[in-house]
Parts: sequence; structure tokens; C-alpha cells
Amino acid sequence: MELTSKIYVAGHRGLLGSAVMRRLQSLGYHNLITATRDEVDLLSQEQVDRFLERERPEFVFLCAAKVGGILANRDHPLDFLHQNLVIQNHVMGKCLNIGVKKLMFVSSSCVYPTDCPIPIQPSTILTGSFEPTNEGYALAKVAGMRMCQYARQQAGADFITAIPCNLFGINDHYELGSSHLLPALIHKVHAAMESGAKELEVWGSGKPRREFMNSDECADALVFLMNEYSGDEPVNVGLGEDLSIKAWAEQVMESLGADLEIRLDPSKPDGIYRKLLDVSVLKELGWRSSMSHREAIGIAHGDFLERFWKPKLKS
Ligand code: GFB
Repeated sequence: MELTSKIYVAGHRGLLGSAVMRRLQSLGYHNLITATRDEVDLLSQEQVDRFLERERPEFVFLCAAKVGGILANRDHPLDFLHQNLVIQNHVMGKCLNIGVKKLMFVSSSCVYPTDCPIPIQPSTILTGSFEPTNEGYALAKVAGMRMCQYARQQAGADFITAIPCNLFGINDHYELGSSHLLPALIHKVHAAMESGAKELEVWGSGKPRREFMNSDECADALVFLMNEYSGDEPVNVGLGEDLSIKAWAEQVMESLGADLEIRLDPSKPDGIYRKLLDVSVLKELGWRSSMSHREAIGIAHGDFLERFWKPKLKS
């Protein structure tokens, strides 16, 4: 990409899309196009077609998606399958039609089979069944990844896929019923500190392991890949290390300065036991992470206070 390239970030208000915007802007890219949901509803083929026909971007980061934590995914598989298929088909279909220079599709580590060797390599996609709690979302993401590969093979289009690990950071969702693990822990630990509660409720057995990365770091890797990688194979994006759910709870308590007793709630699902990504390709290409967990939790806590907690106290 040139600094003057016309770049469309789909989903620019979301956790990852907003981080991609910040990264592009900080690097000096200044011809960025965005559209809010009110301006262009990505669920409408007509609106997407009109927008892309008019704007004709050269590069596209497809970050727009319906996302949620384990309960939201388990309880609304229809929405996760349908909305994600529709959004990605509309954007990728029209981008093929107008002939963009390059498109990056953002997938998810939930595309991997429940039972595959750790660390997980992209070659294991579709070698086994999906984790049931996120099957709808995973099916949509696998379809998007295959669409990128077929677009390369059949149409000669430079469509690539990145597969990030679990993310958290600025513009995350903090509602306890629908959020992911890290924003939920930050919410619960902060609320307990404010109320003087002594316990922290942690769902499931506390034993599964998760790889969580700050969204700005992930965005840095995505912009790097857009410039450095053109290939058929999806590229994993992560840190190459994971922690147990219990260890994450302890890490959040330590970062926020809390000392609570963990109370496990076995009525809630554990989900997949482990999904640590093999990030050797990203490393071989030259990308390195630079943020500690403590720093990443501090950034997310600041976002939680500004956008969620303080406005809630005022209302
Ligand atoms: O981030 P998360 O919701 O989603 O993490 P997944 C779920 C894990 O954290 C389970 C435990 O083992 C939960 O039992 N956990 C403990 C909690 N306490 C909490 C809590 O308060 N809230 C939440 N949410 N979890 C997602 C998929 O799976 O992975 C998405 O649902 C997406 O589709 C994402 O692909 C990458 O890691 O299980």
C-alpha cells in the first residue's frame, strides 16, 4: 500500500476495525474510507454495491462481523452464521466485481477443529468438527476463507485471510451476557472492587486455555501482512502463548490491584479446551509483538472505564 492508496476499512467502529484505522492513520495512510451502519448497511447488497461502485477502494480490510463471547455464540448460532455470511458475501462479491487491488478477510481461531495438534496450523482447517458453542460463526468464517482462496485460484484476485486469536482492547463489548472472557473479567473485577465484594465469579472449570491479544497489536500485524504477504494459506495472528482461564482471572486481578477469591460456576460452558495458534509464519515474515499482558489489560481497563463504567454511573 502507498500512503495515498484508497483503503476501505469495513467495520471501522468495532474492536479490530477501529484498531486498524488507528494503525493506518499513525503510519500516515490518509486516504481512508469508512461508512457507519446508518450510511451503508452491510446486510444490504444494494447499499454495499452502490457504496463500493462509487468509492472504488484499492485495498480493503474486511473487519466487519457479528461477534460475541461464548454464550452469545452458543445461544444465537443462526444470527452468527447468517449475518456473517451475508456481510462477507456482499463485500467480497462486490470487491471481486470492481477489481480491488487487494482484500484481507479477517477470520477467527474458532475455525479450527476441536481436536487438533497444538500449536494449531492452518492446514488443519476442515479436518474435524467445530467446537459446538461457536459452530455457526465458524461455518461462516470458513466459507469466507475458502472464498478468498477460490478468488485467488479462479479469478486471480489478491484476497488473503488472517486468523487472529482472541482479542481485547479499545471499543470492546463489556456486557456480561455477550462479552468475551477478558472484557468480562475486567468488568467483574472492577465492579467487585467498587462494591467491596470478596469473590470473583468465573464461568466453567477455569481450566481451558486462551490466547488473548491486544487489538492494536493485532491491527499492527494485519497492516504488516497487507504489505508483506500474498498467498493462498491463511496466516495465524497471535502471540504464541496462552494462559488458563484461572490464570487470566489472576492476571486481571493483579493488574487492577484486586485480591478476590475465585468462585467457579460449572453451569456455564467451558468451550474448546485449547486453541493456541502456530504463529511461525507471521514470525518468519518478521512481525514481533511488543506489549505485555499487564499493558494490554491496562489499555482495556481504561476503555472500560471511559466508554462503559462512567457513562453507566451517570445514567
Ligand atoms: O472469550 P470467550 O467468551 O470465547 O471465552 P471462546 C470463553 C471461555 O472463558 C470459556 C470462560 O472457557 C468460559 O467458561 N469464562 C470464564 C468466561 N468466565 C467468563 C466470563 O465471565 N465471560 C466469558 N465470556 N467467558 C470465542 C467464540 O470462543 O472465541 C467466538 O465464541 C470467537 O466465536 C472467539 O471466535 C475468538 O474463546 O470460547
